[in-house]
Amino acid sequence: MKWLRDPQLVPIAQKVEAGERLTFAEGLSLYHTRDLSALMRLANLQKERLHGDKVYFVHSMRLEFTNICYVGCTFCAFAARKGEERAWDYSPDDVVEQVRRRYLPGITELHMSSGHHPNHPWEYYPQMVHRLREAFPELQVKAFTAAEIEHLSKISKKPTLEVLRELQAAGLSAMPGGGAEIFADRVRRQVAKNKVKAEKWLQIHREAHSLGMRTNATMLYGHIETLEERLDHMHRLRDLQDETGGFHAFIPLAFQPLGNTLAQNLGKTDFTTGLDDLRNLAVARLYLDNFPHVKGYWVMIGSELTQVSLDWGVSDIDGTIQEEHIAHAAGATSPMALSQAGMVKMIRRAGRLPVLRDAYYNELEVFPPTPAEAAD
Ligand code: V47
Repeated sequence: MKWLRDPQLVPIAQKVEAGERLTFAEGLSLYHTRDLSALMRLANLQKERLHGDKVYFVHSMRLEFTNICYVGCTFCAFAARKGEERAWDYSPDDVVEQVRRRYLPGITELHMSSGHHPNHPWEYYPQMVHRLREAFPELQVKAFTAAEIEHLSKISKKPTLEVLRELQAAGLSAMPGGGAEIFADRVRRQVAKNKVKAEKWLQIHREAHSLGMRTNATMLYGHIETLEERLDHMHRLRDLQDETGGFHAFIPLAFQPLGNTLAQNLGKTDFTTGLDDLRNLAVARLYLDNFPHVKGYWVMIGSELTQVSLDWGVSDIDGTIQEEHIAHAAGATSPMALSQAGMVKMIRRAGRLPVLRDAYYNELEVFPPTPAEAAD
């Protein structure tokens, strides 16, 4: 292993090559190493062992049915109060109409996560899912973060398991991974004091998995958390995945620092650096050995870095999206949408094999290199 410059990485590299699990201390060594090319190489080894050259993406649509929210997370620039000019709030019929307006042939996934609206009755939510499935039977609805599910449990006075069961019966296909932020109490108290607690977030995903529903997990990084707290977050996810196997993907969300109180109060108006984004993805790929995918989220780290991330452990780059508001409200400079052809090109130009998937990760189409590219 002549390519290793950091002696601390030698036993870790041996474990990765042997497919053995890393300890917490080893995870931290990966975060702290300055031998970034070795980190990249190890993460890529793990990614290629799982997926070869394949990189997955989905033809998708994003919809936030309301931005009205009473929770007050300090990192959020998306939420509005009722009555504010920039607030919106769709009825189930409006949601169907919005989807119809933005629909493009071939879209398979509708990803919806929104504010915690103070007044909508419980029935609004299953009705919305039901109407959507009625109008677009082919569309897989991936919606409601664990934080939203807890909110629905409160307004309906039903246990979270029952809320999930009824949404699934209405047609919910999968759950997105939002609302996880950072599990560590010290951070959570400062960034998401009124939101679902870490244990409850994990419990809701455990329950969704028990119903056969697959979910994702996110981690919001690049604000006030330490590297130990990032790894602790991943550790808790790894434990749950050992128990249920129900997670599809882990998605690090790079803090977007504009227009939110966390940035204003701490003067933390810098975006995360490209190197931090890459090492974070690589550590995740190596530490979360039981997660099928680590996602590079182009909306928050940009398309160019997402392309680079395909050498750093990333096997999924989310989707075409159509319109995104949460990251863009907080300063994201990426486009609002990508075309399917654009995503294929992005993956191919990085020397990888694009695979169109659906929300369940069924492979729909593989895009081998064109003859011109193959001859290049
Ligand atoms: O829950 C809010 C985060 C999440 C900011 O499951 C912010 O496939 C950074 O969950 N800077 C919503 N992050 C997005 C989300 C997601 C994204 C992509 C794929 C998937 C998936 C899920 O965005 C929120 C919150 O954690 N967020 N504000 C901000 N200023």
